Amino acid sequence: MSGGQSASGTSTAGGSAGSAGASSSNGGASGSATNGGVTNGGVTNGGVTSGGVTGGGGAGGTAMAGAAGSNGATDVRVDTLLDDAWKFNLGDAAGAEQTAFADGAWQAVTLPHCFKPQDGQDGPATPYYRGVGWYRKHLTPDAALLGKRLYLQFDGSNIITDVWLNGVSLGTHAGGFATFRFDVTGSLKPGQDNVLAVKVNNQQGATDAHVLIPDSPTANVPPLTADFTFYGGLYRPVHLIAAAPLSVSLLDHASPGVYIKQTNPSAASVDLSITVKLSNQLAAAAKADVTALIMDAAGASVQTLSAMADVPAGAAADAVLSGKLATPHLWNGLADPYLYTVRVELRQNGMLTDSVTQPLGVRSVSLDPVTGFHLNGQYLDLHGVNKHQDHKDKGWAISDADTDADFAIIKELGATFVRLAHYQHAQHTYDVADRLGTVVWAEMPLVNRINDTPQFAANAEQQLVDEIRQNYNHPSIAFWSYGNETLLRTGPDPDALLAKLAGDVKTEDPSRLAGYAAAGGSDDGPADFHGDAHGFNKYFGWYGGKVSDFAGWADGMHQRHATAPLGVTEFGAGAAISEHALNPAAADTGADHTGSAHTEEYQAYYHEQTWPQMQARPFLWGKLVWALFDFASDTRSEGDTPGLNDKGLIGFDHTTKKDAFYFYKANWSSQPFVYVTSRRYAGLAAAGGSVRVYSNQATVTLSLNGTSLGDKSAANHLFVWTGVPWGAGANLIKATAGTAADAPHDEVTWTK
Ligand code: GCB
Repeated sequence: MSGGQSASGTSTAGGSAGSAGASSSNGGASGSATNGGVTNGGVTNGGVTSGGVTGGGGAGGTAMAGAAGSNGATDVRVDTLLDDAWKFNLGDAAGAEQTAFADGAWQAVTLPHCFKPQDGQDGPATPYYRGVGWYRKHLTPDAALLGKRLYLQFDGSNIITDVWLNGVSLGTHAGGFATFRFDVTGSLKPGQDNVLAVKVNNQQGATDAHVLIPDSPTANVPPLTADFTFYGGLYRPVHLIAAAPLSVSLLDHASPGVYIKQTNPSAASVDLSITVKLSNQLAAAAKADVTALIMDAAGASVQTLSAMADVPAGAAADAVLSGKLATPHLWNGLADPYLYTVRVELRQNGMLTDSVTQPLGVRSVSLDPVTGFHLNGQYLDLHGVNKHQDHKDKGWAISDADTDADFAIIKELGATFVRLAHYQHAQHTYDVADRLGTVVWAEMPLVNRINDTPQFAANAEQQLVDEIRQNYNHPSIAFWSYGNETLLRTGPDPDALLAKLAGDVKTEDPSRLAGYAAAGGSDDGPADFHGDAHGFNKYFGWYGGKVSDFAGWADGMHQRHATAPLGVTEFGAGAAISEHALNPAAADTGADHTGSAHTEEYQAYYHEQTWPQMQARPFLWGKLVWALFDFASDTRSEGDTPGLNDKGLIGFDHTTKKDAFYFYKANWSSQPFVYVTSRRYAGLAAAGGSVRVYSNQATVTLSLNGTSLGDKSAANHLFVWTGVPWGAGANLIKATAGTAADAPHDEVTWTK
C-alpha cells in the first residue's frame, strides 16, 4: 500500500498464537498519528484523518455509549450520529466559522442534506446552484468521553469541505464521495458546548462547455464535468467517534484499519492474512494483543488468529495475522452469497481496548479474453445495470432504505452485476451487494476530461486510494475502476494519469481487477488498454449508428485486441413514458436520437435488438445497461422532462418500470411472470397495433375481452400477436402463462 503518514518510530510485532497455524509478522511502523498538517485520507491542514467505516449509533447531539455501527464498534468504541439540529445557509457568510456567529436566522436542517435537490433536476433553463453552503451545529459530547481519542467522521460531502471546531480550523477535504475524518481529541470539549462549522463548496471546476476554470477551487478535484448533477451539501451522515488511545487506526484513509487478504481461495482452503493498522496515543509503548475471530453465517466461531505487536508511544504499527481456513463456504454471487464475519479485537494487558468487525466472503475473480469472467474459477455471466446514487427530490441525500429498495429491484431484474457509477457510493450500498451476491464494479470519479496539474493527479490518486481502502473487505467488489470516458471532452491527454491510476489499483489491491470505461470513438487508443478489464460505452442506435452495428464492432475489437478482455460498461437508449411509436424500428436510421422523440417502444426495440448480439459473444466479460433508473442531469433537455437522463429501465421515481425493464427480467430472472407491453400507449388499439408480451415462461395465452387469441411459444421471451381484432370501446387484453389458478398473468385495457 502507498500513502499514509510520514514515518517516525519503529515497531515490532512478535509472537504467534491462535489455532491452525496462526502467526503474526511485523507490519512496520508508519508515523505519528497526531502529526498536524499531515495529509491523510484526503484531509489537509491540521488534523490527521481517516480510519473506520461508517457506523450507526444513536441520533442526537449527545454521545451515547454502546452504539454499534456497520464497523461493529463495541462499547470500547462509541459512534454517535451527529445528524440532527444543524443550521444551514445557502451562500457564503463572513465569520460563520466563529463560535459566536449568530446563525439564528439560518434554516434548521437534518442530515443527510443537499443544497437544493429540485434545483439540480429541473433542467438548464434554471442552472443549479454551484457555490458555497454553510452548516453549523452545537454539540455537547458526554463528559464520559474525556480521555478518549475523538474523531469527527464525514461519510460524504460534495465537493470541497472546510471544517472548524470552536472557531479553529480542522482542515479541508477535497473530493465529493469518500469518507474522511479529523482527529479532534485536542479541540473537542466533552461535557461542554462545542460549535462545529462546515463550509461546503460545489463550485464548478470547468464550465458546462467543459472548459477549465483554472482559478476555481475545484479545478484540481475530479470530476470536472460529467453527465449528472453535482449536488452540493453534507449529503451523508456525520459521526463523532470515541476510541481508546490504543486502537485500530482511524488514520488510514478512513478505512476500517483492517485488511483481510485472501490467497488461493478455493473450496478446499484459503490462506488469510489480516493486516490490522494500530495506533498508540498513550505516552508509553504498548504491547497490543490482536485477535481475529472468524464466524460463520450462523455466528459460530470457525477460526481464531492472533498476534502481538509492539506499538511505540505516539506511533502506529501493523499487526499481521495469518492462517488458513479449511473447507471455506465460498461467496458465490447470487447463487450463494455466503458471508463470514471477522471480528478483530485489540487488548492491552488483557483489557479489550478496541474492536472492528468486517465482512469476509471467500472468493476469487478472474478474466479471460476469450471466456470472460470467472468467479471461483467458474464462468459467470456478468449482466446487469449501471446505477447512480441520486433519488428524485432528494438529490444525493438518500437513506439506506432507498438503497435497499433499489437493490430489491436489481434482484427482481435478475442482474448478476452492478456498476456503481461514476464514484464511490455509500458504505451501505456495498454492504447490500455483499449480502445479495451482486458482483460490483466500483468506480472512482474521473470523468470526461482531466486537468494537467500535479494537484489534480494527486487528488485523483487520493480519491482512488480512499475508495479502495475504505471498501477493501467487500466481497462483492470485483473491479476497481479508475475512470470513465476521460477522452470524451477536449482536454489534456489523460494517458499518463490513467496508467498511473491503473498501477495504483494493483499496488493497493492485486487481488482485484483494474478497470476503465472508455467512450466510443477512442476504441483502439492506448488510454483504453491499461489495467485488466477494458470496458467500452457503446450506444449504436442511439447517439449514431444502427443497433445492428454492435456485432461488427465487437467482433472487430475482439480480432484487433485478441489478448484483451473486453466488456460493455454501458449501452442504452432513452425512453419517456409519455412518448410512443407503433413501429419503432423505423426510427433506427443511424441518426442521433437525443433531440427526437424518446419513445418507450424504441427503447424496448433497441434492447431487444442489442441484447442478443451481446449474448452471442461470450468473450465479453460483462454487459451493463445504462442505466437502471432515470437520473438528474440538469444540463440535459430532451424526452418529456428537462433535467433528466431518461435511459433508465425505470423512471426517476424509482418505481415506474418501463417496458425494457421487463425485457431484461424475462431474459435474466427465473421468477415466473408475464408482462404486456405498450400499456401506456393509449392509441395502440385505435392504431391497430400488435400485442407484445414479455415472459420467462415457454408459452403464453392471450385473450381479448375473454375470447382466446391463442397460445404463442417463444425462445427469446418475446410473444407477439398480430392482427388483433380490436373492437370499439374497451379492449381487455389478458396474457396468462399456464392454467394453474395462480398462473402468472397480466392485463391491460385499451379503449378504441
Ligand atoms: C456515457 C457516460 C454516462 C452518460 C451516458 C449517456 O457514456 O459514461 O455518464 O450518462 O453516456 O447517457 O450519454
